[in-house]
Amino acid sequence: MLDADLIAQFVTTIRRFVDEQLVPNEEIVAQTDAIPDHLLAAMSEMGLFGLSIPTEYGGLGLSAEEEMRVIFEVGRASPAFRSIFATNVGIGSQAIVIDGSDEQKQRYLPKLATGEMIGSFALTEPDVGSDAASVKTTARLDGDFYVLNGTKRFITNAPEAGLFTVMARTGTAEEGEAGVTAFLVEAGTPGLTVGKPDRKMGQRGAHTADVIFQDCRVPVANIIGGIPGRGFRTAMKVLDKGRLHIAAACTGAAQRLLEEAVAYATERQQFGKPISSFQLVQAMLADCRTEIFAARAMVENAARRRDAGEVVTADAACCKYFASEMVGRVADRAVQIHGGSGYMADFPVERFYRDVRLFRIYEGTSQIQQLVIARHLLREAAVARR
Ligand code: COS
Repeated sequence: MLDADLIAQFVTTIRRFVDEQLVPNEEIVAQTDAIPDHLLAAMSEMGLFGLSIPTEYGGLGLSAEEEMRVIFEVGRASPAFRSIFATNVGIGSQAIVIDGSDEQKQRYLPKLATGEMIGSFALTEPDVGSDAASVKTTARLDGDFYVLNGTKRFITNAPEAGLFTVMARTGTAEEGEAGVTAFLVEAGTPGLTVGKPDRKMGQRGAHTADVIFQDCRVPVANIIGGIPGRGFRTAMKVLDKGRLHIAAACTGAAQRLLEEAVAYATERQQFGKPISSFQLVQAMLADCRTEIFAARAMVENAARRRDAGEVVTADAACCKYFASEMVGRVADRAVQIHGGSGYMADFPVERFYRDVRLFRIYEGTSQIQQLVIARHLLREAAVARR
């Protein structure tokens, strides 16, 4: 946790960086499918890769609430800029931060904090998506090693990653989630290969790929926290935080889309007036503003309560569900306000419209968030009835 002035200054610096460095380079990233090296260096310099990593390991040690304030800002630029450091802040480092041993923390967190090493989270498989407990990648014990076999799919930052958190089955299929173990596997380990980058609807500059394990030998010491069978719970705890982070990214993207819509509506003339003077356009702008405010308030509240030690699983799911659906509606209105121009690649709203579609799918679909929310609700109601 930083002091209030310091965090306010940091957020202002990030906002300026987004406006002056990231937004002007969005089109280059979209065309080249890569983030320019000088921007990666600047992001590392500013500490973005280590936002959530404790200070003793070289990170900024931000609280969840502080991290979300930064992500509201970064989210205003193309999602690809956030994606390259977000796995280090979230799903690619948090398993170590939350459940890792001291030795694992010391070995990996300093490199993740600077971005020298990119972390990646390998849970999803060709046949395992929403049903995360049914992981099929196997890990068979052989002396001091586990031998991993299986394929992971759609793995964010796999082509760049130096370290994978891999959920693999050390137990039987019948054991369900209790048979899943989280391993740390370094890129370059024999038997680990990364497939070609996937071709996606949007988010060019952010890469996903298959990660394939063929008799990949991983030391027993690389089990996160040292105890087998805890991998599913570790993954769920990581995703609780990840879902808040995605909700903050959605809120930032929605804010940007609204800024674009306001700028266009103010400039574009029809019937002899700017279209912003028409109440039907104003209604769309007002709906965007209202929903962004709601998402931001939800994320801030849930993050603050997580920082205070509360388990916020259901509320993180509420945030992710609401904010990702909300940014879809905002993107749709922003395109609508732009009219024909909104469908053209010359305007950022066209790219954002495609980019934000992913938010309703990854780190748990909207339907999985609904399920998590409803389960918690019904469980609490049952406890209250006793
Ligand atoms: N924190 C800590 N523990 C958790 C947890 C969390 N957020 N969520 C679940 N657990 C624990 C449960 O408490 C349960 O243990 P007990 O039986 O001791 O209570 C155990 O883990 C199994 O949980 P559950 O029974 O809820 O597991 P399910 O197989 O029913 O799956 C869902 C739950 C569907 C919510 C889970 O599989 C999920 O989130 N799926 C989506 C995965 C996803 O987001 N994929 C995106 C790709 S990763 S970027």
